[in-house]
Parts: sequence; structure tokens; C-alpha cells
Amino acid sequence: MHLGRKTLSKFLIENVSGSQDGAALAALLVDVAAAIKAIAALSGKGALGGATGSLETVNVQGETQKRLDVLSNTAFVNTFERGGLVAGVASEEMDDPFPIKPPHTRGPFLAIFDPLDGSSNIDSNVSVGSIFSILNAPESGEPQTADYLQPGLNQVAAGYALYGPATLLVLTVGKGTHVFTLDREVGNFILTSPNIQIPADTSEFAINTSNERFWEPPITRYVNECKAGKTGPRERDFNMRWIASMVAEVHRILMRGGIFMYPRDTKDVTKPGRLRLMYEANPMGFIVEQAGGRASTGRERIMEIVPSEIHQRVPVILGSRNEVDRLVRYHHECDAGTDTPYESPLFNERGLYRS
Ligand code: AFP
Repeated sequence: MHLGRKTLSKFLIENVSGSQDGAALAALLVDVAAAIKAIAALSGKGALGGATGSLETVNVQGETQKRLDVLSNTAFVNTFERGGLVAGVASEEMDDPFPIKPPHTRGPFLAIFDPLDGSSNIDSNVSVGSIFSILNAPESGEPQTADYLQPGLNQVAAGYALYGPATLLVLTVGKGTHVFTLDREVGNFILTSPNIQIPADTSEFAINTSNERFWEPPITRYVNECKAGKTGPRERDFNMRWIASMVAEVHRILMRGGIFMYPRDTKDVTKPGRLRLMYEANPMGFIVEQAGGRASTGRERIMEIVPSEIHQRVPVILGSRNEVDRLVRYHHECDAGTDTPYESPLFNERGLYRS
């Protein structure tokens, strides 16, 4: 029992519900938390709940859907539809946005979400998560696709749930980033890390190095310098992590610093990045910036991008402020032709491994 500790509801009453819109936003976030609890219960049962495994269906991204992807999407859609607080929803798992129609009541917000991020990890029981972004809806009428295409700076709230050893809800309403832990017995989210701050410096980076041959020069330069450790220009050793679950990756960075990169690459030239702007990069960008970190494509602040489509992909570099700034500088230097790529002494002119 956590009597006396701050519940999510109390936090929302104190921090969000000051106006009519604030009260509606607080109520919407309580609904989001309810959907998250339902998904946590389902994913926590694993194979016993019949929610593991893949389906025959493919989503708009061309990815085979997992059973839990679809169940999680339904949990969010049903919650939003019945809650009366949103005018429409858009999701990774739905081709087009879904307007709320009678008999359900339309509310003042738009909800955009990735119901289950990292779902390729479900069957191996590695942490997965849900990500959400809340925008204002148009004042009247059924929302059109163009109404969702607002830059991340317009978000009124964003957050993620992490279904790990503990279920966490990480939330921002633009006044810092706050971590809540689910007390499973009681069913309450309890504030466990208020106003969390990402350390400005780090010696830990996260990137899928199997894509190395497709990277742009600034990324190759940065990663080579990290790998060179004490013997390279950074003069200190770096560690590396890759979970393939962005939520778990961002959470580690929130707790102890780090940099996460899913950069632009040439693996598939039709895709300027892997991650989706509206329900991955923007909400994570808001959370990370509110915790004192940075979120960039390498050339542009993520939250300033004006979206062109719901499922738009963008390069993502986020985390500890000084490391993200360094990578942004490397991009500028590369574009200006003034960069100095790092070459390991083992492979240079007089190197051990020079062929
Ligand atoms: P899924 O939700 O399809 O599993 O994708 C997860 C994700 O978008 C993100 O959470 C990871 O950072 C990234 O993909 C992992 O991609 P790799 O397949 O390159 O490891």
C-alpha cells in the first residue's frame, strides 16, 4: 500500500485540471492510464492469456501484426471512443485516422498512439511499451486528416507506458517529465520519480550497428569515435545497448542518460528513417526535452517538423543534451564539407589491418 503517496489522479488534479480544458485533459489522461492497465494485465499473462504470437494481417507499415498489437489497439480505441474526450484517434495500427461518431460524444482532443511499440519483442518476453500524443482537436466538426498534422510543439500532453518488470507510466503535460509506477495490487499509478532530469553527458550509446554500411558520414564518425574509447578523440570508453524497443531505450536514457539513434540511412531510400514522427518521435521528443534532453533529426529539432502525413517517418537522435548537440554539429560540419571523419589507427595508412 502507498497511502500518502501521490497517485496519478491527485497529480492531475494538482497540475492539470485548473481550467475547463485542463479538467478534460486530466480526465483523458485517466482514461489513457485505464487502457494502459488493461494492456499491462494482458501482456503480463503472456502465453497464458492467449495474446502472444503473430496474426496473418499486415499493418499500413507493411509489418506483420502481433496478436497483442491488435488487442492493444482495440483497448485504446474503445477507451477513447467511450470516454467522450477525443474527437478522433490515429494509430500505428490503423491506415487512416478514426473520427468519433454518434452515439459516442466528441471531445476537445485528438489522440495519436502506437499501441504496442517493440512488439517484435513480445514472444521473447522483452519489455515493450505504448506511446501516446495528445493534440487539440478543431473547435467543431469531424476532424479531417489535416487536423492531425500539427508539429510536435502543439502537443498538450504525451507519454509512454513501459511493460517491464514493473509497469510504468511516463508523462508530460509541458511541466516536466514524471514517472509513475503501477501498484498492481491496488491498481493505482503512484508518482515515483517527479521531474526527472536526463544527465547532460553520457558514455552510453544505442544504435542498431547492423545498419552501419547504410549510415551517413556524421553517424559513422560519431560511432567510430565512441568505439575508439580512451584511444580515440573522446578519450574515454563508451558502452553500447540495443533493445529494439524504443520505449525501453528512452526509459533507460531518462534514468541514467545516454543517446539513442535511429538515423537517416540508405537501406531503403523511400524511407527517410525508421521511426514514425507522430506517434514515436514527437511524443518521445516532448518527454525528453521536458527532462532536459534534446531530440533532433540531426538537422532539425523533431518537434518543429510540420508533418506531411500520419505515418511519416523521420530520423531520430535523442537523449543527453551534450551528445545530441555534438551529433547535430557533426551533421552541420558534414553538410558544410568541414568535417573530420575519425579513422581508427588500426585501419589507417600505417594500420595493422590495412589491406
Ligand atoms: P516494432 O514495434 O515493429 O517492433 O518496432 C519497434 C521499433 O519501431 C522501435 O521500438 C525500435 O527502436 C526499432 O523499431 C527497432 O528496429 P530494429 O529492427 O532495427 O532493431
